[in-house]
Amino acid sequence: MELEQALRAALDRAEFCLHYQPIVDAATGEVRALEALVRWRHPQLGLVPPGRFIPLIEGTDLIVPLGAWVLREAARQLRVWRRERPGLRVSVNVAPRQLAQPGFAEVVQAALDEFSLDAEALILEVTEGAVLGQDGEAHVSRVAALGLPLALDDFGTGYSSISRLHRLPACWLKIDRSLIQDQDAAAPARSSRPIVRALITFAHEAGVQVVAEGVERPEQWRDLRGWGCDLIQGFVVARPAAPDDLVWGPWRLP
Ligand code: G
Ligand code: G
Ligand code: MN
Ligand code: NA
Repeated sequence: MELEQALRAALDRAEFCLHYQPIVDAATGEVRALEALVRWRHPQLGLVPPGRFIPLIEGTDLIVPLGAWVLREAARQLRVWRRERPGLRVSVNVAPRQLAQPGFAEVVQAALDEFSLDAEALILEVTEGAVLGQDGEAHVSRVAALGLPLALDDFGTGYSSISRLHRLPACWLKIDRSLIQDQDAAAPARSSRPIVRALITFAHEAGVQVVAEGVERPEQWRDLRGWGCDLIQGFVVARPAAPDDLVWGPWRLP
């Protein structure tokens, strides 16, 4: 496969880089964590966003070495940031195939050890798809048993079953941006507000913190804060940016 070869070569040539998007405390606007989002610095095409190549390589074994690079690079960067910001964390997206690799937990542990980070430093974002089924649950449990924090990503898009939530050892529930954006649907019957509020209540009863993704407008932030949502991520705060271009806040609700 041509693309696969190109990506393999790109990995050898170190053409990937990570951008980061702040995840802030909904009440105080302070940065608590950053989500690492991979980009491909293509010699001809320029900066290629993950949506253009991740879905393709998630189906191949190439996601394993790329995923390992992402984990190590995120750990390296976090080590640098932690000199100034002790409690800061970085969340990393993990593909189902990566999670299913027998040596996955060791790869995470090696990245943490190399940069003297505690087990809580990196949060592993997994989608519902990755944890569906017996195997998925077993993989997730294995990783969680080692004390590595998990976030359920894109919650509300797949075959989300709220009844499974209490069985998953997640520290974060990330409500998908489609649900956040439907909060202000014109017709009340089409609004996702009751669902978002219920998810927050439910997650809290299960001891899980809630991250709202794709928050674009101050009114959405204000509502979410009023409902007790813990963390906010989205353009209302900041777009993903290279480490040198990051703005650190704190952000205030206008
Ligand atoms: O930035 P953009 O909207 O193009 O991101 C598309 C998708 O790529 C997102 O769903 C995000 O989770 C995924 N993604 C970004 N970085 C990584 C990564 O390092 N590994 C994996 N597996 N997925 C990633
Ligand atoms: O699936 P995942 O949550 O990992 O994907 C994150 C993606 O969502 C990133 O590509 C990021 O650029 C994008 N994103 C982040 N905040 C917003 C937002 O407020 N609005 C929209 N439309 N996309 C966002
Ligand atoms: Mn994510
Ligand atoms: Na997401």
